[in-house]
Amino acid sequence: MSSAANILILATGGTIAGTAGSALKRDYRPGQIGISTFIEQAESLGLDANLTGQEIAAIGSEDITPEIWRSLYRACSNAMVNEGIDGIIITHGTDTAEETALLLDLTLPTTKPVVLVGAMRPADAVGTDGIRNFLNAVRVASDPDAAGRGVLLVMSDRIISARDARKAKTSGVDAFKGFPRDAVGTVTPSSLDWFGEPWAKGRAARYAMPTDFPHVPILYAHAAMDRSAVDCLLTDQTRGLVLAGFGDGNAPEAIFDRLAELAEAGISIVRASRVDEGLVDRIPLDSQHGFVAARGLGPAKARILLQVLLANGISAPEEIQAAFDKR
Ligand code: DAS
Repeated sequence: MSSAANILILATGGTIAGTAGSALKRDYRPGQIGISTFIEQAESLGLDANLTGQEIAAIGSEDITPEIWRSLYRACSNAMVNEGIDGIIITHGTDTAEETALLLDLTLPTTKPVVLVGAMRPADAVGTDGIRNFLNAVRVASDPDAAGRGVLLVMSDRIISARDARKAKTSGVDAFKGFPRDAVGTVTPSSLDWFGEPWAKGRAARYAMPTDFPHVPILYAHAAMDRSAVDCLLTDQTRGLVLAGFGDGNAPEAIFDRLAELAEAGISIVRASRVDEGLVDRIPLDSQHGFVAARGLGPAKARILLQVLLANGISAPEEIQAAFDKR
């Protein structure tokens, strides 16, 4: 009997399955290459794992939808209870990989490794990073020790946890970084090194996957803004709002006044930062108005966490704050 791990690949598209069309012209299309082609290519490199593929979508991840998230969640949940599967890889576009990773991290148990992987260069581009990232992901997903680290993202030989992962560059194979914690391990097709022990061993799913994602817009702070910038984002369905604020989650006084009115009306307000690095700490205004500090989460991921909390019936500011404080 083979001791090679059985890995399920859930394909969603992105640049890792994309084509450049030409080495010299810009004719990029995401999600063009079927998962079977990818698996064949990986196997021809002598991989020590059994790969099976399932196509969930073939999109650029800018087009990800709640339906695709739910399909991914269902496929992962089924794989978690299937004894014939040891680990799961999700091929994903890099643009929203951090959001999908966090959503699955919040809603799946840590029973088996779940690894997102993408690429910055299309599969037929000169010096593509896709196949290397993919082989690296196979190595991580084959290691039972990966499971106790929640959902992971593998890019450019680094392993970053879902909570920390951020796309920080528009181009370049090293587009991702971890914040507040940097990489939790390094991986190459022939080596795997973890930095420290698993922190989430045997963790049950923390929240249910939302059946409906509540309306939670992101308000991007800019100079000389007035309250109309807030009001144009609101609908009758708005349940929460994430501020992508200046510095440590700051905003003009008129904006905070408007957000205080919304909080009073029962809309959950989370203060994140438009700045790439740094924690957003609690300030007196938070307890005064029931605002929440996003801590280490950037606006896009703060939005995902808030949506999950609201969909799970958690709307008290202290409870929301506790979830943002938790690692
Ligand atoms: N097209 C983008 C996406 O699918 C880019 C990428 O994958 O790198 O997210």
